[in-house]
Amino acid sequence: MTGPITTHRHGNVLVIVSDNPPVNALGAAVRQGIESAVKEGVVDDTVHAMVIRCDGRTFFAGADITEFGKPMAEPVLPILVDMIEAADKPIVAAIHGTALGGGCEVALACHYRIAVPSAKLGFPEVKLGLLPGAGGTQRAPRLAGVPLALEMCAKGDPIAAKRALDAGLIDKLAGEDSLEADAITFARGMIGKPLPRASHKTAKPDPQAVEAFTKANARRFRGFEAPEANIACVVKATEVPYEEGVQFERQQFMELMMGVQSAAQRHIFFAERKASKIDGIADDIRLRDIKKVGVIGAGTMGGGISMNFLSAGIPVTIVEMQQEALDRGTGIIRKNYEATAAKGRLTAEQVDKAMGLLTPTLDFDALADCDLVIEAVYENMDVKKEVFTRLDGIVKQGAILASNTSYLNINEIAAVTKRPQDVLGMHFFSPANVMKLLEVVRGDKTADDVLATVMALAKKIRKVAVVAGVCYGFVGNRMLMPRQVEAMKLLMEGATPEQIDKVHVDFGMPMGPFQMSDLAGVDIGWHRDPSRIENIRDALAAEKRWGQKTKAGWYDYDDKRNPSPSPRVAEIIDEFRKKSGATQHVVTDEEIVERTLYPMVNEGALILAEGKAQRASDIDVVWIYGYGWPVYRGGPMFWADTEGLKKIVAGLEKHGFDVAPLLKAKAEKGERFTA
Ligand code: T1G
Repeated sequence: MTGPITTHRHGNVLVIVSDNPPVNALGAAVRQGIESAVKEGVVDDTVHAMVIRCDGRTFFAGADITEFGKPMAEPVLPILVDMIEAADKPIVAAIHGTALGGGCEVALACHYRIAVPSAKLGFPEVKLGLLPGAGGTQRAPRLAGVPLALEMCAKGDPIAAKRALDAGLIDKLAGEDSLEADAITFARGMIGKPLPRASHKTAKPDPQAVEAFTKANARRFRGFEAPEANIACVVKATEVPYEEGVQFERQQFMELMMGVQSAAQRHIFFAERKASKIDGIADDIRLRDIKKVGVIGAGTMGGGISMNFLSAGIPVTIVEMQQEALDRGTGIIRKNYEATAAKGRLTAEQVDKAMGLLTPTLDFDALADCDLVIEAVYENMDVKKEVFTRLDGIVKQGAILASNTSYLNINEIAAVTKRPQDVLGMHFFSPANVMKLLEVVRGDKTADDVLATVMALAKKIRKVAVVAGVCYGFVGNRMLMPRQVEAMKLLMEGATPEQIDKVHVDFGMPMGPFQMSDLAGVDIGWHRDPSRIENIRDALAAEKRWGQKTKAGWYDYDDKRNPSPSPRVAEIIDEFRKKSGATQHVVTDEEIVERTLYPMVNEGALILAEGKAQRASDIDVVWIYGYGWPVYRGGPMFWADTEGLKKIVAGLEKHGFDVAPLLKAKAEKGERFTA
């Protein structure tokens, strides 16, 4: 046999092996190879059992997503899995790594499953806006019951092998280093026994579980189409025979596959992986070793940033000016870890191990032997320059010096050092130990190996890193500004904070501009002079309406931080409307979308044209992982493509915006920003 599938015999057991790097995706050649190998095993009288396993880092990690949207070569996966299950000789799936999606479906179609303890099984299709389309929604509830099937299919997170064993999804755990041998022994033991077929089992209805699950996840599933379809398929499995159930599953699958949401989520799947690639730098460039990290500032950002490295097992030296600030900062780090442990997501040993890697100090010189130093001090250029001047004099040559600035010019900061090639921006998002996005800001003189080192390091600390060029606000905040500016103008012309926020929440954002301002703090960047009132924000800040933290901002807040429209804010807005002389008109929701979201796309086009982002899909990744843009809309640039660039240009021109030349050109040529 040639191609990714090979077979070898162990006496009367035929072992079918897939070797299709990087993740044994079930592409056409793999499916065809498995089909002919199983057929060979079925007709060969000397074969009494079969084992299916994979070489490389994982069992089949699913259908080959790059084949979606193209004509599918035979055998399609649903046919292949039914053929495997129909075989009249025991077939054992031997699982290591992650048996995901179609890979998990192949396993469930086998008569038996054996897995190493470190293996995981899952149905991540819902994260691609899909559902298991090869019998997974029908076999899983028959083997493991409705509650677990709901969780696996509608949430999409993999489960550990041990839990799969306890739930009846797999039959046995193998030795971590003896998977094939254990699988062959197991298969041999099943020869001549009645063959269990998952599709022949019944799935017991559990309406209470369905209702409880749907209720408990209503907020999480808001706006998504796929979770509901997954739930419907699992319920169908309890109502009709397998053959009818897979018909229903297929129909639901095709509807989702043809939909915009799945296209958007698949776009983000590949965009996220592409973002880690740096144009013009070889993948095998030599990276610098990062064994010890320094963090300057133990405030909210400094503490969160440090936790990322501590959790990855990298020692951190954190520096502060005053003991009280240092103690407060390290105290918050421990409290955050203990809170995670209290939720059962960390053990006390893991908390102590992480805290054991932290060295708090008031001594700046303690940073001398760090491989990377990240500055997270007050957002002021003079303060940043002073810090980098000191770092330049103290830290060893070859170390990387990074600033966590959200807006400021990295080139200007680098210029105060004698080693601008070792300087770049690492813009974390608050809370830095939670938010996945990291904007890696490439300075004009940043060395290739410095950039590549930080991009690779980002993966180690579980961040999604995106390269951004030096400009005010980099990618994310730069696109946020026109939105905020327009939101304020719309207030002057007749809209209310509630109306504007509702449009954004209905669009799928976690919150609107005004709710976001209340969360971050209305007083951020405020000049702190209550007598100087130049705009609405000054007026709010002067009245200590600083947002959720003072239980009053653009909204009033109750003890549970639930927002309610504020009559006082309505008064203030009215006063400024009168002062501004702005023409009042009835502001529609459509106008709010055109004037707050379209300008973001326009700014994205400017960023691309200036080369401040490598590709449009990077911009989408920034907004998905940094600002909560709904993943089922694929990010601002993908969304613009689905809206139609001509419509975006027309909307911008209608409201008097200067349309970015790149956007105009693409609209005229009928081109898209994203593939
Ligand atoms: N198809 C095609 N390419 C894939 C792929 C897949 N399923 N999975 C990964 N890749 C590529 C990926 O783009 C990257 O490429 C490289 O492999 C390494 O991936 C009918 C319809 C397995 C946990 O959703 O979650 O089955 O960037 O960087 O961090 O019911 O990949 O190097 O060029 O992510 O170690 C369901 C998707 C499909 C699993 C490994 N399966 N993959 O993570 O590596 S739908 C999934 C993952 C389906 C059926 C339905 C992860 C991973 P490149 P990586 P990793």
